[in-house]
Amino acid sequence: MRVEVMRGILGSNKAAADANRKFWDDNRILALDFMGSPGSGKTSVFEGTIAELTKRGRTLKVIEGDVASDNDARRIEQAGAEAFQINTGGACHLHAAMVSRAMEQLDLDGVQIILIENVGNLVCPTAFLLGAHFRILVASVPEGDDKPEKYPVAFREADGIILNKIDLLPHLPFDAGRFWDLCDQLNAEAPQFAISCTTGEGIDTLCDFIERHLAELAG
Ligand SMILES: Nc1nc2c(ncn2[C@@H]2O[C@H](COP(=O)(O)OP(=O)(O)O)[C@@H](O)[C@H]2O)c(=O)[nH]1
Ligand SMILES: [Mg+2]
Repeated sequence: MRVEVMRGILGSNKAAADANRKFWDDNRILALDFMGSPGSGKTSVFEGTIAELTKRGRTLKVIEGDVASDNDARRIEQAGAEAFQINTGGACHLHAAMVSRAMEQLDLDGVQIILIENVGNLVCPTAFLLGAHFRILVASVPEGDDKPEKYPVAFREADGIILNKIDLLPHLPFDAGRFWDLCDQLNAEAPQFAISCTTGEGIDTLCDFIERHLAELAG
């Protein structure tokens, strides 16, 4: 009985995710879904990415997912992009239908890129696709270098892996070689980005990746 209910929920989410993807494809909008622990730096990565991509003449908007508060949407607006805040009211991940409703609220005229911040969690978002072209996992140095071992599904299913807060590497016992080796073992295909939102290091490489895929989508 429980299995059947879960299958039904995941099936209806998949249908909504497919509709989201079709909408984005039809409108040549590149969508990226960022997941990671609370505090790994997802909003900070968005702030840096917005600054860099806006400088490059790109137009982007943001969908923010959180259990409560509009703190992140306000940070994004301050960074210069329109943001729509979704509060899940307790749910530990976004559903594809929540994202469809958010998109109906955003003026998407001329928008090239949608960044989605999923609820901070390394487990729940993995089962609920949103239809985005890429799911990017944001890990960070203070979380420890063993996270790929402890949350293998999140790392295996990511289309890109960010290690954020590399400015803290000299101060913490984090073995970056071990971290990337574990990522390679779980998911050798996912591009890897070493970033510091504090210094800005690595943000340009992430933006190059986004622009390259935007160009592919535009055909
Ligand atoms: N040292 C350092 N701190 C960072 C970096 N990126 C984010 N932070 C800090 O980490 C905290 C959580 O960042 P936030 O972007 O809110 O994380 P989120 O919960 O994943 O969206 C904040 O205090 C940020 O200032 C970084 O690259 N280096
Ligand atoms: Mg955030």
